Amino acid sequence: RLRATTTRNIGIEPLLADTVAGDEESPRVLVVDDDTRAAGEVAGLLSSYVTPSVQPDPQAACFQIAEGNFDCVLVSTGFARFDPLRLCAQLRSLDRTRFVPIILVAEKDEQQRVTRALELGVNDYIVRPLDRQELTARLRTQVRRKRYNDRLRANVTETIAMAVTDGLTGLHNRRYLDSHLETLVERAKAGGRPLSVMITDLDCFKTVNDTYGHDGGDEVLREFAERLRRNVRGIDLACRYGGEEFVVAMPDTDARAAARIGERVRAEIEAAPFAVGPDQVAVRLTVSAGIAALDGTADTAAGLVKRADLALYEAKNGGRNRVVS
Ligand code: GH3
Ligand code: MG
Ligand code: MG
Ligand code: MG
Repeated sequence: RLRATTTRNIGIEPLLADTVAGDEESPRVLVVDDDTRAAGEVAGLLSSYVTPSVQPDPQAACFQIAEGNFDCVLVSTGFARFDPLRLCAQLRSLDRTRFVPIILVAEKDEQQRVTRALELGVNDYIVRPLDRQELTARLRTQVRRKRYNDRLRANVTETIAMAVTDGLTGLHNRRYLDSHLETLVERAKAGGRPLSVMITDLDCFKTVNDTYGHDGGDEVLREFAERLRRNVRGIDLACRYGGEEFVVAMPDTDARAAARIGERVRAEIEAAPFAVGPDQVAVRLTVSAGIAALDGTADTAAGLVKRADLALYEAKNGGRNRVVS
């Protein structure tokens, strides 16, 4: 359990949890060789560990590997009319095959070719005549490493997703907006395109919590987020900015277009009550919104949000249930 001990010390143990569990699952292995007899020999030597698929055509192999989640590919150097290193290079260059482990099955006296293959990113090699135990051991090591890396990658992806997602509503969180709005601003400036930011804040939301409890309030926030999401486009960046405040960054949208969207949201909230609590009581709410549009090359993400917030403040001061831009 060396792994568990060392990772605990540096605090990433959750990322590595369950790395061993899937190792028992039958490995998916592909032998790429146009010599049926040679491929059969490899398959035979591995039979106590795995039943590999065999693919005689290198181009078909590339597609097959891109489609199937192989744990390792054994590439023979014995092709008559094809350079096996081309296949290795191709596998390393495509997104969908980049991480598949490759073992080169070489003839003896092919040291130069083996070296080039290793430079191309082949993970390991074995030289004929093949030894059953050596071949199995090398394959097993690659399979284990592949599965370990798969899990690590999946866990990292999930951890990152969680770090930029608001747990209550599933929208992006403020951290994500903060890290991306500057990019959207730069992109809009560079392309001479408009960009608008809208901040919404539910009116008198405290009374929802006071009347229906915090869970009732949460229910409203989830439903509001859903309505907001339905009213913006896929390229718009909608996030829960905090509490009952939401921010939407809208690329290619000027202040007038953004105001129309804000007005649509406002009208929908006013018109359709929220169903709250176990009895799904119809609760009427309103929302206020402030909008700011990108203004000149000196404008910044922080400046945009600040002006949207000032507009929101005006909307509140003006009596709530309104959009100010
Ligand atoms: P107004 O915006 O119209 O000025 O009034 P308000 O009542 O909405 O004002 P305020 O922004 O001060 O109140 C927001 C409330 O939102 C206070 C807080 O208890 C509640 N709140 C913040 N985050 C959450 C949450 O995650 N869940 C729930 N249920 N309530 C939250
Ligand atoms: Mg409020
Ligand atoms: Mg508020
Ligand atoms: Mg505020």
